[in-house]
Amino acid sequence: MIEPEFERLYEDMGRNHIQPLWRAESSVMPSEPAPKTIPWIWKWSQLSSLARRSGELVTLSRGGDRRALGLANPGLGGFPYATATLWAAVQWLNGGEVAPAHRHSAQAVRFMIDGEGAYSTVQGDKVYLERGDFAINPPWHWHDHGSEGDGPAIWMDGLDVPLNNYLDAVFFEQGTKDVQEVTRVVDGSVLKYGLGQLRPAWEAPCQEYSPLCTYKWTATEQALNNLAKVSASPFDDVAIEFTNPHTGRPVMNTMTAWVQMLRPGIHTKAHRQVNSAVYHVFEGRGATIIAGVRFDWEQGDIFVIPSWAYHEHVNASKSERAILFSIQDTPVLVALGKYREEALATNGGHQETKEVFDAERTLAHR
Ligand code: 1HN
Repeated sequence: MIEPEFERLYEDMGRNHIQPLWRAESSVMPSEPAPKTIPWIWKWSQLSSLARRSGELVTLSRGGDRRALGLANPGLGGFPYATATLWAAVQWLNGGEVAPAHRHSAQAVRFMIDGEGAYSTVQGDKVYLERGDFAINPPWHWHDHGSEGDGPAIWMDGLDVPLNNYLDAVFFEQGTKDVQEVTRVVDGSVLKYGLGQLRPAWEAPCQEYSPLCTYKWTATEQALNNLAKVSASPFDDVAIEFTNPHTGRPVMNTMTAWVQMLRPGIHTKAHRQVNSAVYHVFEGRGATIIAGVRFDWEQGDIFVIPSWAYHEHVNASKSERAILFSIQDTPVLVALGKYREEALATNGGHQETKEVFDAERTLAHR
């Protein structure tokens, strides 16, 4: 029972748009992160068929200029956000199509899933993209993409759209021409910076984002195989981060991207971080146990690990590697001094698996 003078006080506060902290402390400041983002998985069987159907029905035009299927985390109230900070999508271009030039203050990365003759032109710099290639699109850089092949080009987009929106930092502009003029040598950024450890001597190092627009799959795969001969992380197995070759830092300010190889038979230990991540299964099959729930995955699937959720990865195959690509918002947390990580200390570093993920059951219990 709340006494009348208190009730009046709180009513008067409410009328004046004031809220007393002592009545809201635990929701304003819980003892540890309580993310709205929930662990989730989108199956490739669904994603690919919906993308294909969109390719048949939806034309690209000014105003609706990207055929990108945004992944809407069911914890985030209907917004097309995969996590509280990250947008993720599967984008589909039919053979011969162009996604017209535009630019925005959101930063983007792309990871090629399939397609021949796919290209992305970023600020006049045209690069061809093949399966496994990773490409970045710095903020406010003009970009158009296309497929010069007969078949579709399919990739995963990762953008900092939710963060950008939350910060009220959104700018967007459409180009006057669909296709930018190519003003540099095709694949020039790969030729210029692609070896990583050497840079043009007369240029100042690029600090804000990586000068290398595209990281070719052949180089990534070689780095994985080389690293596997030397060492691996107990939590992520053979994991590499794409870096700005000039600074050693993540390729962009708000997002980083990893590729990790889970070798046959690997079951990693569990840890958790203050960050959020969206994973794409590039190759193989396995499972990730997130907050005690097992998410079985196979090639093409996309899943989310929210902040501060314990997770561990399993590749049960005796002979086949599994490869995961991920985007993570870690650079934001690190830059703001909010990053933490912690290994699971109990049960030999492994979680107890309480259940296997079931989408309907998960939603029914919310
Ligand atoms: C965008 O410009 C692309 O350029 C992809 O391919 C996804 C999601 C939200 C806003 C802009 C692209 C996007 C996007």
